[in-house]
Amino acid sequence: MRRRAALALAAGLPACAFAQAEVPLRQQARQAGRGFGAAIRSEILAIDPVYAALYAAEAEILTPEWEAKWEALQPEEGRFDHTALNQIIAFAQQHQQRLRGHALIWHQAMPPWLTTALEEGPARARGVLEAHLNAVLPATRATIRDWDVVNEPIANPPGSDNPQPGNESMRQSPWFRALGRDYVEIALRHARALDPTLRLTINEYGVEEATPDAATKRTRLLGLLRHLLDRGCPLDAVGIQAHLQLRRPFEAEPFARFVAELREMGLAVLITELDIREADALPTGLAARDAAVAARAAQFVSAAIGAGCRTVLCWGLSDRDSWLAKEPAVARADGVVTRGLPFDDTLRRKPMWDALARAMR
Ligand code: 9MR
Repeated sequence: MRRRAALALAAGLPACAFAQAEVPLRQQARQAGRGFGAAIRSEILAIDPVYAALYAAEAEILTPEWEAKWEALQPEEGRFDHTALNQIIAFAQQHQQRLRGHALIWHQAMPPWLTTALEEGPARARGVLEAHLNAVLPATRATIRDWDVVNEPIANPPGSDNPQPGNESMRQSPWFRALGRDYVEIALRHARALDPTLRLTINEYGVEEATPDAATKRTRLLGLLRHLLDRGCPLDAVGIQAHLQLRRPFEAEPFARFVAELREMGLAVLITELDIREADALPTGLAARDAAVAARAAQFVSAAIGAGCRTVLCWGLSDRDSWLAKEPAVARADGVVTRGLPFDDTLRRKPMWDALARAMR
């Protein structure tokens, strides 16, 4: 490293030019007082040691991509299974990494018994909600200090046809159908009662871009948050997922204003699931594709950091197993694997990695 710094100086470059190019994102972010992390799956730890080592080097924060969801933790009523989650917790401890819990209350990754229970009336719904938190939060108290308590509560435009005021903004999820908008408050209050110093987060997507739908969703989310805070409901942070798409425009200004509004409400704001879906028509050649992804990452993360976000997590590190490649609803019809994460499928750094490093510094 010292020799490279000397070479850099000799070449008239700042000494950090070579050195920084090698320093993992984890360290570069930390040196700037920020946190970088990524979602991880427990299978990677078991079958892909090279990729696991990359997580250890590059990520200061890990989010279990599936292992802390309801279907993983309580597959049958009253039977809790922390096996997969504990593998990630052990890895994080071994590598001095922090964990984000994801997600206590969500309308996906629900086991069939839960879907049935939520149809059995509000008392039953509240009972299973509280029982889940009663079991999970004390068990993870020592290792997970930040949980997505409620994930994706807001309806995508045009929204619901429910005429009750306040409710047109809410996603018509099984939780909403069982308990109305109050399910969010019930979950947050119960989490706070169980663990007074846990950071309570609401996590949402589709609020980042410069589209009319995103603007509507931002307004709806702000409305829900104001309602909660006005009622004295505990809440510490908002997670902005940031599953960005190149076919949609992004502009720093409306997004930065939104982050500023959240912060004025006293909430921390973090980027929780960043990845970038490529355009429908791809430019020719990997270099052009990677440059487009990197440019969007730079623009977005700079705006987020500039607006006061201190934590950025990607939804995975490498294109090797990104949901952008695996999930039929988002994978490309032409079979091309999108290059929306900082490392390619052979775990080589891409221009998006440099873009993240620069924006976080
Ligand atoms: O990437 C996750 C995928 O592997 C799972 O099958 C899916 C359902 O559990 O969830 C995906 O992660 C989602 C996250 O939990 C919430 N925000 C959107 C993510 C992508 O769908």
